[in-house]
Amino acid sequence: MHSFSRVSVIGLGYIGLPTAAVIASRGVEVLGVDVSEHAVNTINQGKIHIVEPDLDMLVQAAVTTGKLKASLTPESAEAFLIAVPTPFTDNKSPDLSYIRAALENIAPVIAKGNLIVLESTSPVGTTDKISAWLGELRPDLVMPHQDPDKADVYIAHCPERVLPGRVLQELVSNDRIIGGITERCAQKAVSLYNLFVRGECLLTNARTAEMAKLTENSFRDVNIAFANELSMICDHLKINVWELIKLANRHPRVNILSPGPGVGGHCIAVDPWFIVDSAPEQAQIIRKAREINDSKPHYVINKIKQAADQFKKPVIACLGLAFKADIDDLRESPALDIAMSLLHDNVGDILLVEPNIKQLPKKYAEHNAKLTTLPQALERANVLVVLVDHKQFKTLHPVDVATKVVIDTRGIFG
Ligand code: SAJ
Repeated sequence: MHSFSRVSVIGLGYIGLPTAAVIASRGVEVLGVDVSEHAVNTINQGKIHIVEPDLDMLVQAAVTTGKLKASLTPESAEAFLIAVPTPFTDNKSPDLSYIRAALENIAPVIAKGNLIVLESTSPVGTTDKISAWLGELRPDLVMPHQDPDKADVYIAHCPERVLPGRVLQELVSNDRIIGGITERCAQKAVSLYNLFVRGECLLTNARTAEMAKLTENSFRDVNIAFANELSMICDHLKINVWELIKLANRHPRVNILSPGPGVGGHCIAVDPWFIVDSAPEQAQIIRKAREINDSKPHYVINKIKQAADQFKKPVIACLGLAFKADIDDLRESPALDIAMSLLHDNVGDILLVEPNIKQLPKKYAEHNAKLTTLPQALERANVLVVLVDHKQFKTLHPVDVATKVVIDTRGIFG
């Protein structure tokens, strides 16, 4: 028997909502709390406000059985799981205001014996800050940093590590790193995750857990930067980078990732800055990798402009706008940035193809951006730019595009 009958999840976004629904599906009563009235109302109708495979069914079932409820105001629970955004500010230092606000919100309903877990990706030292902040907000309670053995509450960090598009599988199957302010805190958190995690729960301290998450995403960022740098070197040396990578990866200890139009999403392009911010002198490769990946969209834009210059009336088809393959998420997407910049600079007639969305978000209407189908784009374009390797595009054959200038940032034509 598990020891939690009521859990509260603060922040019902891409991580919080699936986590809340999975915990509810294990028979635990879950109260999800969010500042967005729209999110709360949508969830209470058994629907979802984000896109993630199979999440709609899970949320609907959890709401119908009464195990999952959403609210704007927190209530008492045995465990509080904080999954709010941690963006960076204009000067690329972490913005902890959402975490602070979440904590202020739940502080009045926290009781002795409660567990508070931070899931948001956070700079090193944030979980310690939570302990200190909660100590100020609730001076009547003993915090784990004040007295490890007699603390009234348990505080831990368990960074989320799920891949958008595979969230429901990875929530259950991934190993989890659980860092406690104290060993007792970590143990308590393990008992919560044991409710739904089939992977292993690996115990450590809070600072190491925070750094582990930042390290995972920085590792990926640095490796993508290597691939992106290679792609630019290969352009210069007139070598096919895709063939090169395939060949080099036949070495048993080489595994180069794929170049692309840049790095998008809300994690990999953000988290490495948290390391740079906390160790600016030491974090040299990590910083450089960010700069390389951030520069890649500009490089692609220049390539497209050069291609467009060959035509009196350039018609440019942009294939894909999402931040990666087979999802509909346009946020922080280098593909979308590239397309918008072409429209903004009047580079030619721009045809946008994104099979995963029905219409563009309103804010892009001002650029006169319109969606087109793939067949229409193929018929009209003289320049074809592959920005995302969606499955619909991967079926294209080089003969389908033989008459066009092709800029393939994802290597679908190899
Ligand atoms: N990308 C490339 N080349 C590659 C791989 C990715 O250009 O070889 C690009 C993608 O197109 C995309 C960006 O990088 O624009 C990021 O995509 P991704 O699939 O690498 O990662 P995310 O942002 O969807 O999810 C990552 C995951 N982290 C790692 O794989 C280490 C996920 O497990 C984390 O939970 C998530 O960040 C997060 O929330 O932190």
